[in-house]
Amino acid sequence: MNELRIKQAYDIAVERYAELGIDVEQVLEQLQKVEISMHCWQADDVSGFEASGELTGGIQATGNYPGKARNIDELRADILKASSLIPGRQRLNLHEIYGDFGGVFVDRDQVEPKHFESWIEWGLENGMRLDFNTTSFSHPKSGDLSLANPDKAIRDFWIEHSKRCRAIAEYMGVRQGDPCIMNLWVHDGSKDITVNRMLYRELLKDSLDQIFAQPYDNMKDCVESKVFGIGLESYTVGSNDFYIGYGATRNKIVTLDTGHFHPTESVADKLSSLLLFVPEVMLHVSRPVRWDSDHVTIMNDETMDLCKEIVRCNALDRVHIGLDYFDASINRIGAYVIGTRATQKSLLQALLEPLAQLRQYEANGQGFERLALLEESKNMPWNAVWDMFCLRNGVPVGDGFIADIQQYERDVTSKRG
Ligand code: RNT
Ligand code: ZN
Repeated sequence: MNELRIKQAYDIAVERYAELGIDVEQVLEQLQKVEISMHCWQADDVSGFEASGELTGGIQATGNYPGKARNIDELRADILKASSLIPGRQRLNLHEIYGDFGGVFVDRDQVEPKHFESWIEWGLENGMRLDFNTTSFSHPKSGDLSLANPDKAIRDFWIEHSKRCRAIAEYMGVRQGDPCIMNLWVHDGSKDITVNRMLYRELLKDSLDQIFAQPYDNMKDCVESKVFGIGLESYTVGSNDFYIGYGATRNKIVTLDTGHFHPTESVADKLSSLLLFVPEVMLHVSRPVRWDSDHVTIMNDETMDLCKEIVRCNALDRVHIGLDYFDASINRIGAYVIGTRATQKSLLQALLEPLAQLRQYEANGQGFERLALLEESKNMPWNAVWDMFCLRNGVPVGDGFIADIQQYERDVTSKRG
């Protein structure tokens, strides 16, 4: 797109927003500071580099689009390619199974910071800070229950794994000079009716208390709930209620995955409640289609409502934004670019909302005026601001990234066996 045209459209947008009392330059500065944590697992359908077993734990990546990353070098190249087409700054969210194991099998209760040394170096070189995740799925000891397993040996195995992951996250945080956000999600649940709901939850609570006993300064713990997993439909040990209670009493960050609630539940609505009782919130922005299907995030009402709530709660510094989807049916680099840009576009619109005026109307009981302005803000020229954001960040404007991804597919991913 023609640069002059982008600038002209931007200037007009700046004027229009100024009429609503919004300083667009200031908004762009705010947006520039927001880091989106890209999930490493879209690049290879949550396979990792540990073994080539099947994906278990009630999650599924469906599709067989060619060109998935097969090793650490390919995965890194793909992430950097995607990142080069996304404005602003990204973090990289790693799962434990993506360690640099050098071709040797390292079991989950043996993992150490050294297995992430090359990732840390890579992150420092490429200006990408790292986040981290324990990995309870796709392992012979995963079964239906890990941290909530009545078998103490199995439970201890996963406790040890989780403790080690926290130590790795701490090490990452120290090395990158910025806290590493470590998420803990376990798949524990039951396919059929259980008559022991309390037992497993007691065990999970006890395991978590052991895992979190050691305090750290350079990593932050998050706990993630969900409704159900495939094959574990009747009961999830780590439900929403469980983790809200846990997070609120233990001062832990609660992770909200937008695919982990009942389909008509508003995840956006949860922020203002949670932020009153837990220190921070981590988001896994996803797109559930009928279930926790992990479709690519798009700029839909759900994503926009979520971003608006972050801004309306004035919580940009207390909400960590990460992505979590894995669509194996389309170009995977494209999936990263679409989802990350969609999240940023949603956030931009949230930052451009004429909140002061809207709140004034609300305080005055002017319901018609509030609704009218909410409607009119939808058609303000936010896209001209987005184009400028892309231009200033030196990334393709509009759909310009499609050609780049097609080129990378021709040159790189299509050649993978
Ligand atoms: C699963 C959770 C979890 C995973 C990743 C791979 O339902 O959303 O966050 O998607 O950890
Ligand atoms: Zn998630």
